[in-house]
Amino acid sequence: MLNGPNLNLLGRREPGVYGTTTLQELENGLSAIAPSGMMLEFFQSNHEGQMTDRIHRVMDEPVDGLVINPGAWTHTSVAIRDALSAVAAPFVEVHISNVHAREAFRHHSYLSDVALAVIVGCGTQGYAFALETLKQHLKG
Ligand code: CA2
Repeated sequence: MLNGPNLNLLGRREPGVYGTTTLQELENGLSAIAPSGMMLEFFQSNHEGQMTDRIHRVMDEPVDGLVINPGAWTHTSVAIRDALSAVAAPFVEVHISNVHAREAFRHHSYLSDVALAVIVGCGTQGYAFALETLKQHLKG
């Protein structure tokens, strides 16, 4: 599970938009409810190059799929899109807030058309929905 810039602030700022759950609590909660047989690893970065490198490492790892909240890179980053396309592991794009009910610059995603699924506006529960979606897809 990958989280982009500023998501380390979850639960500590803007609770009206992003909720009160911290990133650590979110990660602990997901580990607890991960479908049986699914092993989770977590990575958050505020640095686009570090995130790009982390995605590239997936090519050399036994990773079946990714859940990513790319944060603001959703709306700006061809680099993150290209990295995700290159590794070819299915990924679910998650947004805690309903980006379509926010500023126009948040309405476009560089990732959605290459994502397996997109989950928007379900709060931090969206990450759990994303795991379930990946599980169903991988069982396929
Ligand atoms: O709704 C989402 O999950 C977003 O991906 C969050 C990004 C935003 O740029 C996207 O448009 C939508 C921002 C992440 C900032 O996270 C914070 C968390 C707590 C407090 C402040 C920022």
